[in-house]
Amino acid sequence: MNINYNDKIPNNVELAGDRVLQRALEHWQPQFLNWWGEMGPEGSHALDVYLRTAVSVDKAGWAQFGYVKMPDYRWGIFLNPAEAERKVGFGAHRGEPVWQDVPGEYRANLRRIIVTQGDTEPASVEQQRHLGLTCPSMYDLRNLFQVNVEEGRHLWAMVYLLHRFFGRDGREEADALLGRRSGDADHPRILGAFNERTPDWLAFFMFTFFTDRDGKFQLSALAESAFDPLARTTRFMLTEEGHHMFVGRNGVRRIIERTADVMVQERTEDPDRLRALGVIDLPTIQRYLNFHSSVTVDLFGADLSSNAATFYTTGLKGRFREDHIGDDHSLKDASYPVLEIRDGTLGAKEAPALNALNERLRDDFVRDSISGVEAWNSALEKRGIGFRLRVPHKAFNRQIGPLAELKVSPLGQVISVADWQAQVDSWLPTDGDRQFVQSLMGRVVTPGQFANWISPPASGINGQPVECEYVRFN
Ligand code: BYC
Ligand code: FE
Ligand code: FE
Repeated sequence: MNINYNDKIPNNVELAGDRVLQRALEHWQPQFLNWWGEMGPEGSHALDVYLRTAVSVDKAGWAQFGYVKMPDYRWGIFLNPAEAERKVGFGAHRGEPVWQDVPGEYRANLRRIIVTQGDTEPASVEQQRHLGLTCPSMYDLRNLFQVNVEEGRHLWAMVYLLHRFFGRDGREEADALLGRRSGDADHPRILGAFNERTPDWLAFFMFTFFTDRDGKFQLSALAESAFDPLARTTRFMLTEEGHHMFVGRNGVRRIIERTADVMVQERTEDPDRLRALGVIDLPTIQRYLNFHSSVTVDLFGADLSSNAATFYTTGLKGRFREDHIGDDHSLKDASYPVLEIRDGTLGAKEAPALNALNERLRDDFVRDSISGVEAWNSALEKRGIGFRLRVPHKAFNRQIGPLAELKVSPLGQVISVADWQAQVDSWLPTDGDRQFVQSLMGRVVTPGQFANWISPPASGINGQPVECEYVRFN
């Protein structure tokens, strides 16, 4: 099989000049396309989709827009430009030059981080593969597909590192990334949230709001890595991640706006009445929010983690905006508050900061989520509606870490199992909620038309009108 690398795989890593890497990718690329054919968006392969494709890392013009069939999408490999004289910013190697290759002693840990990151990318495509069949508009269908192809490119970014720097085990890991399946009983994806279902568009928008935001924070921590190729590739991934979170933020906002408009028109807050009018009541939106927030908060790992301490001290993974933090960047003597239960309530206790790095990144994430949800609330406020959405307490509905042993309400009260069971249906989506939301999901693919439960966006993609035919069915 012959590939013209500069055409087929746009890249700035001189792929054409690296025979070993080419051979590895020649083996992997057809497997990737098979995986896309089998697990990529259902029924999408013949459609012409108005997509952006990353073609360089030039800030002013890194992407091209145009119609492509997704199996022909040019999944490229781009690293942000190298910074001359870049130095390690934290841990035991602080001040030393960054590494262009993998130090033998850190190989296993780096591989594990890269594999964990890489695993999430195809997982999300698998989770979202049926959504195209029930899209609320062509505009939204195109945004779903854009997110999907870019998650595919993020997989390429990690596979490049595995093939280029990890030899045979890297190739085996790259193959295994295409072997696991989201939600599969025998070969699940690595992290919990990536084995959940994304069955409807409210779930999709919440996923891109919360879970792609985990992407933002994890990628930002990896963007500090002393392993320079990892830092440079994750920095470029972050430019795409912005759009994924935009899809979630605006998608949920448009649902809220539509519901709020109907509430005002019909002068009702009654969820049953609103459901009968074909829009999603705010308490149901809150329950979806609670679910996606809590499964995403789990993605940060245990509150105290010796892995996290090792990753930091050895220079593999830093903190969010490491260079904006005014401390010693070694954290040997520092402490950080984590939650513990005392006299039946949650309180803070100081823990060694190095071990609490997962918790710190989780707190950064929660703060960012809260400010995003405030923007949704202002859409309610503007319409004179008193209801407010809230991000649940970080201890709510946990499955990972010591908090998993407790039952905690969305407001952070520790409660009994009986109280939890009595109230959980008002906190997390019930089967009935999911069935109702599912019942609204019919496919709308007439350009410029939108399902009844969601408002149109304020503007289209890349200067195109909202009613553009973003997906051509031919
Ligand atoms: N589910 O010591 P701990 C994205 C495991 S999202 C299942 O706290 P550590 C994207 C853990 O592996 C960004 N298992 O772990 C978004 C460990 O297992 P072992 C993804 C979990 O290593 C949307 C054990 O529990 N990137 O890009 O400190 C669409 C003890 O835990 C979970 C990354 O995550 C879980 N939630 O922290 C598309 C960055 N949490 O060793 C894409 C890379 C923990 O006992 N990954 N465990 O077998 C990491 O940095 C770390 O692996 C984690 C875990 C922060 C995830
Ligand atoms: Fe991604
Ligand atoms: Fe993403």
